[in-house]
Amino acid sequence: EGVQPQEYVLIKMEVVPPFPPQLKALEGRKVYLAAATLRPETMYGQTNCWVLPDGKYGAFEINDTDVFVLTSRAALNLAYQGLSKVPEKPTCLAELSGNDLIGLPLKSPLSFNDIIYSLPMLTILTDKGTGIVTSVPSDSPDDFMALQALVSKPAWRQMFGVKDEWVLPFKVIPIINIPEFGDKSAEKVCIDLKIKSHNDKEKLAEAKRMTYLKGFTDGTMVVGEFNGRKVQEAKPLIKKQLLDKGTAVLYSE
Ligand code: A2H
Repeated sequence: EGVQPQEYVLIKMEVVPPFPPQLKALEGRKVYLAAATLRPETMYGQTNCWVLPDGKYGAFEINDTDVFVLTSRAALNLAYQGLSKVPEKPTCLAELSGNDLIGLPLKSPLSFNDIIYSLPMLTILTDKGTGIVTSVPSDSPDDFMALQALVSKPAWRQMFGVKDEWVLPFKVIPIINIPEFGDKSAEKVCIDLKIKSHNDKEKLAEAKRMTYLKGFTDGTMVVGEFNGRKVQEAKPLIKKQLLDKGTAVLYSE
């Protein structure tokens, strides 16, 4: 971790009722998987959400209405940032594993898909962000490769109890054009670098470096309210809208 604090936008992905047995204790509440992102302008392209199957999560009381599912580490940080029902003290209503969360149907802000599903990703770090990640395969090489693995390998789906209809049909949604890479930059860079697996850490780091910088400096939105505007201009505007609407909150660590 750096010396500078990292500021994330937490996207509130609402769990659609009725809740499965492992979430029964939360019935009647608004429950959100809280995904930490540095790229709020990409939320149009969400296809799913990622959780770590063996990860430990909890459902924490944020205020009178909202419950956030995230790591206890993130809940403690949030509590010190004014986001807990009891000041500076997280209240956990239910302990959950990542496996408990796989397959949850979610409504996520700005997403063109009405419902997206929570799916397993093995490279999620539990000491970064909330341990919940939203998936944008058009612009994130990590997301593209992880989803590709689930799409192309029925055995991989079976291993985690992932139903076909949670991943298929797989459609990358173009949201940002980068002159050098087109409007599915993550897919293009993964193919160009011949990345074979979501575990190919070095190549994925290179792909991320290439797309992350170019997306910000050279990218143009091709969807949404700021269609045609540069990513640099659209990003703060989209972030502000999400925060103003109450569909996202800020989180630093
Ligand atoms: B980003 P940094 Cl489209 N484990 O959001 C692994 N990855 C995590 C994580 C965790 N615990 N928490 C957040 N992340 C991901 C969108 C996105 C992201 C796009 C393109 C690039 C990108 C959609 N996924 O990040 O290490 C989240 O994915 C590339 C840097 O704090 C978050 O933003 O710099 C990003 O990593 C935060 O990474």
